[in-house]
Amino acid sequence: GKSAMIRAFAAIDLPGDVRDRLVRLQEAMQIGRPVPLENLHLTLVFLGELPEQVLDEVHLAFSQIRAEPFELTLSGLDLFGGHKPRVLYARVTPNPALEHLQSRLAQAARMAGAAVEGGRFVPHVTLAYLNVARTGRARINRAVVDNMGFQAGPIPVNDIALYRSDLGRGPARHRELARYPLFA
Ligand code: 2AM
Repeated sequence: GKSAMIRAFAAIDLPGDVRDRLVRLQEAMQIGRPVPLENLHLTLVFLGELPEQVLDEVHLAFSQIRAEPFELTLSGLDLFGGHKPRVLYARVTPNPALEHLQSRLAQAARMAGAAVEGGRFVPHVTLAYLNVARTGRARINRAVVDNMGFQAGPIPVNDIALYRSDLGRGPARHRELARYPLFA
């Protein structure tokens, strides 16, 4: 029969103290539908829905990547979606090590048979989905977003993780499938 599809992605897990601060920021801003604490992460590669066999190949490819630990810094907030902003996120300061790791993961995933989109990687930590009509909350004030001087880090990145994401009612449920250490 047809094998079940698994929705999966690779991401950097954020330290608990940083996630706590991001939740307090969400609470202070009161905009949109906040990403729950346990789902706050920095997505590296969204793998989409893929058969278990392909996911196994992706896992094998990821486990063969050798990369050194690095640090990342979150600095300020921003919006995706132009005039109709849809996502509020924390920005990541420009980071060659992060970009290099991301491109290697994306390439490894493609080689393993995953359909990974080739668009530009904009590293970010999604904080809230801004579906104003559904949440009934106040309009997004761009000045408030621009002036929110959130800073976190440098955050050490010593590993990355592969997650499955199960959609249903309410927030997605993310479960760690594998973790890949970075080492010098
Ligand atoms: P983001 O919201 O941080 O941008 C798990 O679903 C993760 O994969 C989400 O946190 C989301 O990252 C990313 N993701 C989900 N759907 C996606 C899509 N269609 N294209 C790219 N990334 C996606």
